[in-house]
Amino acid sequence: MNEFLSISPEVQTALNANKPVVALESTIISHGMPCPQNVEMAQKVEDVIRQNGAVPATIAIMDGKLKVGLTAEEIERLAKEGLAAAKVSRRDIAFILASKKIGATTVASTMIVAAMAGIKIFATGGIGGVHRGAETNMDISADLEELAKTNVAVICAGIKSILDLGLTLEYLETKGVPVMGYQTDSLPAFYARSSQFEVDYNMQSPEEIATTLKIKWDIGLNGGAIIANPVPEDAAMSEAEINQYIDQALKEATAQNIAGKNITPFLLARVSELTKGQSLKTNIALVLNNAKLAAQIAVCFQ
Ligand code: PSU
Ligand code: MN
Repeated sequence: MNEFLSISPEVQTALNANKPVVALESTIISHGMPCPQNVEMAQKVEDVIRQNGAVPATIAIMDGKLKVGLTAEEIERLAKEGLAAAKVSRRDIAFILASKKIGATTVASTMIVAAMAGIKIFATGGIGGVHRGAETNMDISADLEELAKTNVAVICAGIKSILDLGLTLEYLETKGVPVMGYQTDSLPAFYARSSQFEVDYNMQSPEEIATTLKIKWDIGLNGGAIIANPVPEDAAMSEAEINQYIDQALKEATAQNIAGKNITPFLLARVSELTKGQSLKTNIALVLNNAKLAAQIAVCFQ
């Protein structure tokens, strides 16, 4: 085990006993939601995972360590740090360890650390993807490259329409990453339950997903998988409604020259303002829903 990996006693005990563990990212806490909703969300997500029979392992970088399984105090520390924490993707990990800064892990870096710890199932809200206009701005999230090579399954609410859904699916196909819908043929679009695109496979149960993942890795097909779980009906927003706000936020981002790692947090915050908080409520509901499914898959995966 590498000297930078620091696994909490609870998570280590579960891993040693081959009990189900679900990894959680931390950029969603620091950059994805405002304080104090982010602390509440992070703690509720852990509760949901426990209620469904698995042990939660929130991942972040603190004090020069890759931490797997944050304490409540550490979650609060990160939540309060907010945008002052570094948003850490693959390229940033070594620098944040060396400088002992506080780093919030994205989907890409959470997958890396989860794999180091031996955790295969990871729940989040949304993944990064191919941004609209990628044919000129080249903005393609490192999350997709990580999904191409790291053996961790990511349970999310599909692909957010701040991204180009069609291009993201094409990229994933090229890289051999399966996109499994949970009880849906249509690719969920994060705030909305469906989109004009189709998933690769409509999976009916956590067992079916766990079995497929096991076979994939047992036969040596390296790389991740996406399990796209539609947001619960009572929290969903209509595609037309949300798209109008997303279009406006994208225009503002262009006008203000916001790009690179700042674009996703900017768009999430702006869409939340424009929807008067509705999108934040939707975001929290879908994360909890994903945590539940992830725990169920982790239980079947044992
Ligand atoms: N989508 C969300 N909330 C988030 C993110 C994405 O709805 O918090 C975060 C995740 O950590 C994801 C990252 O890995 O943004 C992607 O950022 P980028 O597009 O800069 O790669
Ligand atoms: Mn990007």
